[in-house]
Amino acid sequence: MTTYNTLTLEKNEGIGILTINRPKMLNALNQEVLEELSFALDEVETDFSIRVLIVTGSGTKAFVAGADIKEMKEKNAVEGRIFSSLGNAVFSKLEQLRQPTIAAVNGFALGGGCELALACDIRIGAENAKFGQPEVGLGIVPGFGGTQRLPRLVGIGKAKELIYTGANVAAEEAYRIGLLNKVVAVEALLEETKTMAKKIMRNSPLGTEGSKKAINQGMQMGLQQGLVLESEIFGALFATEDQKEGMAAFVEKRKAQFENK
Ligand code: CO8
Repeated sequence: MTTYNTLTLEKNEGIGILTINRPKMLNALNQEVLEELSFALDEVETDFSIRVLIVTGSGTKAFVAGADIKEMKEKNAVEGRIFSSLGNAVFSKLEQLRQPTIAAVNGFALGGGCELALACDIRIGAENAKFGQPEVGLGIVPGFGGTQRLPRLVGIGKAKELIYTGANVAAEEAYRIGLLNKVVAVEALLEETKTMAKKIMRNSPLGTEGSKKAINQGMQMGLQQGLVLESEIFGALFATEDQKEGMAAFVEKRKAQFENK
């Protein structure tokens, strides 16, 4: 386990669990959290023992209640832009991480907290999860990717409604609009998230990594360019041991043993 000032990174049986740890401030994201998140993500990216990363918040009340309003309050325009750029750089690093990522959303995921969850590949929410982008009520706009990733996930109309009203969305509604992949009991959140992680880990790491790259990069392209990218990634995997093993195991009617190479 690596302990930072504002977060922890546990590693166990192939699963990394990154926990934002400022419970008294409902895990609000200040400059230090963002900087440490960046270091921790570098650590995950280069650690071949980690196959899936879970991102969560400490305690049961909040995943992350947003960017730290007390720290942001006195910023001027330049400092505001720099803070937003830092958040966007770190969340893009998370989005592009080699490994699949799952947000385990315990309680409030507001503002930067909702945006942190949006930068993960999959979101599992406890029944007490609450999402929202309350920035317009603070005289700003979502600044860590909310205006871009939310409409891509839930559609432009729903994203505009959520951002313009600043209203909170409870777990079941978040599931209905595609913001959550699954809703589970509060006490089962981490176990259920690990179960999903283990399902992913049964498959080839290079297959999941390639799929993630094709989906993420493909979403930035037109369909025909995206299909070319998919064929390139598909073809490149035929030069890997994982493809040989995966197909041999099918033909030999046994379980594949993938080695990430
Ligand atoms: N920032 C700083 N402190 C916070 C935050 C936050 N986002 N959220 C909670 N806290 C603190 C509270 O101030 C309080 O501290 P203290 O006891 O010292 O006053 C402590 O956490 C506990 O919170 P509450 O007493 O308020 O707990 P409640 O149960 O009454 O309410 C809520 C919980 C509803 C979650 C409430 O705390 C709340 O509304 N929080 C703010 C939510 C919010 O507006 N989030 C969006 C922030 S803006 C943002 O995220 C923009 C991202 C992009 C930034 C771009 C930069 C340019």
